[in-house]
Amino acid sequence: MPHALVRGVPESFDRAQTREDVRPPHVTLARMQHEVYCRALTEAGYTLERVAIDETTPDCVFVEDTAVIVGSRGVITRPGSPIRRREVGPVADALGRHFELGLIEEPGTLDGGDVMILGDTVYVGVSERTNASGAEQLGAFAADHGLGLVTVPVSGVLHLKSAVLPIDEDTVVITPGTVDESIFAGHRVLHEDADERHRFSAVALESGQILVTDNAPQTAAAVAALGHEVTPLDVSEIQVADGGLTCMSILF
Ligand code: CIR
Repeated sequence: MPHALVRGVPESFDRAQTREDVRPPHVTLARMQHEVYCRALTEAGYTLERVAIDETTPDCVFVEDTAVIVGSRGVITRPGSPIRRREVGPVADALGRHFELGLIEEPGTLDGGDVMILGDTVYVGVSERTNASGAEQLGAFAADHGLGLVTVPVSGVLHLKSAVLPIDEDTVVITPGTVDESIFAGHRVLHEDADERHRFSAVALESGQILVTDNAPQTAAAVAALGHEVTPLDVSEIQVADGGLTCMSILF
């Protein structure tokens, strides 16, 4: 049975970090949206593992950034935002029950939102949060598992997965102008609809179902046209805090 590691929305979520000067997210609504997301994972067959909320880390719901599963190893990250580094301990404890752990060490920084595995390649964004050392350290773990590493400079967005979203083994959705698209020339590339810029997010589940953000219907329709079953979810308050659908879980 597939597992989904999740962490709830703290009361302090209205102090989550944001790239732009936007309104704070609404905590109660964010909690409801997070529960709908968790229910969708359960209904798709995932066993949920809930890590306890830490009120001192307003961004702890974004559990994806704290660890990356590479083959049989759980790689615990060193988040690029110093105040998020306290989030990793409880996630490491939970993943340590399933995986041999590895660590990204200083001077490396790495956020899981910058990591995308497609086939036998690990793509890692070099971004506001992930540096070259972090990418290189992840590359060594990838090589241990026979996976290659491709670094992707990311601009104008927080993470690689704010720019490029994996849909299936062949397909990615790219937000134009955020990455060098030639890096993904071997894949089918869909573009985020211009009217939905920075709104589309998606997470592909083991069941074949793809959860998508409900405020990017044209882009979602292009994904559905490939034959995928898409399920729209409202995650407005998660998006206010620069999150999307991949960031709220670690799937394994
Ligand atoms: C942050 O700035 O770190 C959070 N407010 C958002 C993190 C989103 N993470 C992700 O999409 N993987």
